[in-house]
Amino acid sequence: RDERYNRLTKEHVEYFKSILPKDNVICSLDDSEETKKELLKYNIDWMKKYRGQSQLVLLPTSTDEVSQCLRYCNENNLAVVPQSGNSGLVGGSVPVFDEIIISTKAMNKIIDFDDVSGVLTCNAGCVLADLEAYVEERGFMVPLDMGSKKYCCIGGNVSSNAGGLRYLRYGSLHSNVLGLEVVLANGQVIDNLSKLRKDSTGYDIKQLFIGAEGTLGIITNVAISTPRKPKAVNAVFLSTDSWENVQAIYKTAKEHLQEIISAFEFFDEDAYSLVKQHMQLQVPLKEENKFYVLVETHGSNKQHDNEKLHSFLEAIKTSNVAREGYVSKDDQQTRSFWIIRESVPVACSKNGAVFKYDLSIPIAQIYDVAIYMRKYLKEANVYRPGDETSEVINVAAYGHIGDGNIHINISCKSYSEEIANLIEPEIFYWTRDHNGVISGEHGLGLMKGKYLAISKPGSMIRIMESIKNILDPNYIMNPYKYLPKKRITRLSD
Ligand code: FAD
Ligand code: 2HG
Ligand code: ZN
Repeated sequence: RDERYNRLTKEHVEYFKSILPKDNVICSLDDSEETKKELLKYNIDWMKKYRGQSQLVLLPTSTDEVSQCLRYCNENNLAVVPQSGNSGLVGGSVPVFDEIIISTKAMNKIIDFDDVSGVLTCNAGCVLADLEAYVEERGFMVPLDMGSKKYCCIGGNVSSNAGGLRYLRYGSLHSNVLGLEVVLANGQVIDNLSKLRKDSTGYDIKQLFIGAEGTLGIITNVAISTPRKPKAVNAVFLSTDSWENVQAIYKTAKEHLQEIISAFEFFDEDAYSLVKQHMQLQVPLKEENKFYVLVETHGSNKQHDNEKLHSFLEAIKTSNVAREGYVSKDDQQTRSFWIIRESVPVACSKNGAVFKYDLSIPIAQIYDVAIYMRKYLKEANVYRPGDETSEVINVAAYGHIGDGNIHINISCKSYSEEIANLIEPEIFYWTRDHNGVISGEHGLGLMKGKYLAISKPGSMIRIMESIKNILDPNYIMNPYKYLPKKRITRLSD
């Protein structure tokens, strides 16, 4: 713990109680077992890998309350962790020590929806699935979709620069977020809640907060562009026996489905074996295979899309690159295909512990990382498939192939430093040596901050540090993460 930060006192808590509604200050200084239990939900992450010991959670209900909380923390040297749905996978959303948690979950109102431009403006604490339901009723869709949608919030999505399942079609939050309102560490409110698609007037300051993981300020409101809900949706579930075939299917999909392709996802046999073992799902397959691919299209004309789909399937048949293939008959079946893919990260967590990697690598080499890690862990004698005493149980690979983003999930019975130190930084160096970066969409958090220099040159890190110094000179925002003092330096620097 960095002793420059003050420890929480009763006087601090009294101040927060004076500015926030009574139920929105959860504090365990009074030693009540019930509040300790309640606080645990905020102190521990989704993977149960990271656990802090915060004694205080604040749930402000307005931008002004966030501003008052931060101003006080800044003046009193109290470290802060912003939190939304707490579904982050890099240990960024929970405290490392006793930082105060400021959750935006009580700020969950939709402010405005413009059905001409499709711009949705809402509080940062709105749950992604709720936003999806809201715009869907009006004929639109949120451009971001992911397995955690029922609990993650838009402020957390923006702060982690989340990618998700339809990035291939709808693009990144750097392009879909049009405006943000942010409260800086000193309580100053930055009103950049623009609803304009184009703006060439000066530096685009809001971009700094997209992917800043709560290190520069707290996002309080978001304006996001939402596309029209597709009138025609098709999904195809394929299996195949080689990585070369997965790539061939991808090329064929891009060629034949071009403007209507909305997702191209894959998972391998190791990932599928965990889904089979832990999830009770109906899978439309006669035989098992090495790779599974989910292709989806979004369009506005069913007949046109069906014709394109037909030519895609014909090309797949002719080139004989798939072993089995199923086309969804209706929305319900499309959803059932997606559930299989979305349940992979959940299945990977069921053995007790899972080390998750989220790598962005050129598509041609992307699967080599899975092959390499299996070999590496076998040679280290910690991965012994078939042996019940093996420390590593499974090395699953899956992800967003269309975006060049792979997830490697290494399942173990329990978390151990030994396994962590064996995998890291090895997997990150392998990624760098194959022209990739150590995070495609989950971010740095506590897990990868110290490895940032593997993916970014010193010159860029120094600019990041300068920005941090300007916006949060007392370093109260999400300390120990993202840009920590101790870093593994890049070999070439
Ligand atoms: P949190 O976990 O609460 O916070 C994430 C980070 O943002 C933290 O550093 C936190 O301090 C900061 N933060 C939170 N709110 C604010 C705010 N208002 N202002 C400033 N900083 C803030 N991620 C993907 O990219 N793609 C996926 O497909 C995907 N699928 C997932 C599936 C599952 C089953 C799970 C468990 C996670 C998945 N994730 C995925 C990871 C995670 O859901 C995303 O990172 C999500 O965007 C986090 O949102 P959250 O509201 O839970 O944020
Ligand atoms: C996904 O693509 C998510 O399903 C989660 O990004 C990945 O848990 C993971 O490693
Ligand atoms: Zn993902």
